[in-house]
This record gives sequence, structure tokens and C-alpha cells, in this order.
Amino acid sequence: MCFHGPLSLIQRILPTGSQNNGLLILGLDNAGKSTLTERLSEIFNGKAKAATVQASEWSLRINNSKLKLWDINGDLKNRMVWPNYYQKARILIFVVDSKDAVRLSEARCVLCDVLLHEELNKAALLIVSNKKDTQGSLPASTIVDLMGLNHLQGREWDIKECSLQTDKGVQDIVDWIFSKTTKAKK
Ligand SMILES: Nc1nc2c(ncn2[C@@H]2O[C@H](COP(=O)(O)OP(=O)(O)OP(=O)(O)O)[C@@H](O)[C@H]2O)c(=O)[nH]1
Ligand SMILES: [Mg+2]
Repeated sequence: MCFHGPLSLIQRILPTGSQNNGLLILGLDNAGKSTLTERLSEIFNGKAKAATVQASEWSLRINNSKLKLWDINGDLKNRMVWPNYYQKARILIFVVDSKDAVRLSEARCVLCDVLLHEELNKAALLIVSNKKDTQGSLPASTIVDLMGLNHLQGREWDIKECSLQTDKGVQDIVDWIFSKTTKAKK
């Protein structure tokens, strides 16, 4: 299933800039994308800023260069604008709520739809299994199974567990982003 929306809505929130070197943060609503975005901004830039309503564009300072980051809302209505960002994404982070077992099948379908877009064929993919502080949080192995990640073919991907509330695991995500941006420069 693909989400394509009215042109007027799409044009309102087109990403700026032309390089294909951005970091795109996607996932279902309530997964923790904006919380992760603000944390990354604090870590890389030393400060956070409030997110806008539908999509927010950030600039992270990594190794004396800038990485554009887009955090787009994950509710059904806003998913139709996601494809406008695919061409600019070199890195894709897909955030899931590890305690929300009921919505993991929805997350799987949504990720599947995203990865069908060939603009993202070369993007490095990280699944962030968030909310590890919560009771009933599923282990990474279960997330991998339920999301069918082992069936992804011809794609570099990884999974990191974290709690954005306690900060546990966030450094691993930062290191992963760092390694991908450094690798891309070589
Ligand atoms: N317990 C817990 N709550 C979290 C964690 N990360 C985020 N939250 C909470 O989850 C809720 C949703 O977080 P957001 O970052 O707004 O989620 P989002 O993915 O940006 O959601 P949309 O913008 O609606 O697509 C907020 O109340 C956060 O405080 C976490 O690691 N643990
Ligand atoms: Mg958000």
C-alpha cells in the first residue's frame, strides 16, 4: 500500500536543500521520533528546539559538516508526505515502540511500503526499538521476527534498543549515525 496525497499538501512541506545526504526519521505515530530527534540535536548540536506540527527539518553538526535531519509525523494523514523526503535520505531511522505489540504488524507494513521506494535503495537503515524502560517491552529478537527484518534482501540494516526516557542505548544510536556519516565521506 502506498500513501500519495494531494499536491497542495505535499508542496507545503517539501524538504529544502538539494543534496542527497539527509537523515530521515520515520515510524508510526507515538513511536518516539520527535523525542529521538530532540535528543540527537542536544547531543550533536548542544541544544534542542521545538518541533513543528507536521514535519521538522533539523541540521546536525557531525565532524565539522552538517547533516540534514527530517522528523515527520507518523499518523496516517502525514504518511502521504513521507515520499517527498526519500530522494534526499542517505540514512533512514525507523523508530518502533517496543511495548506496542499490537501495532508492530502495522509498523511492519508501513516499513515495507517505505522500502519499496527505489529512492531509498541505498539508504542505510536503522530500526530503533524504543521505550525499553516500559513494562512488557519486547526484546530485539522478537521485534526482528515480527517486523520480518530477516526477510529484507540486499539491504544494509541494523537494530538498536533504547529508552529515550532513561537515555539507555542512545549512545549506540549516535555511534551508528557517526559511523554511517564517516563511511559516506570516505
Ligand atoms: N516511556 C517512554 N516514553 C517515551 C520514550 N520515548 C518517547 N516517549 C514518549 O512517547 C510519546 C510519543 O513520543 P514522540 O516523540 O512525540 O513520538 P513521535 O514518533 O514523534 O509521534 P508523532 O509525531 O505523533 O508521529 C511522548 O509522550 C514521549 O514522551 C521512551 O523511551 N520511554
Ligand atoms: Mg513527532
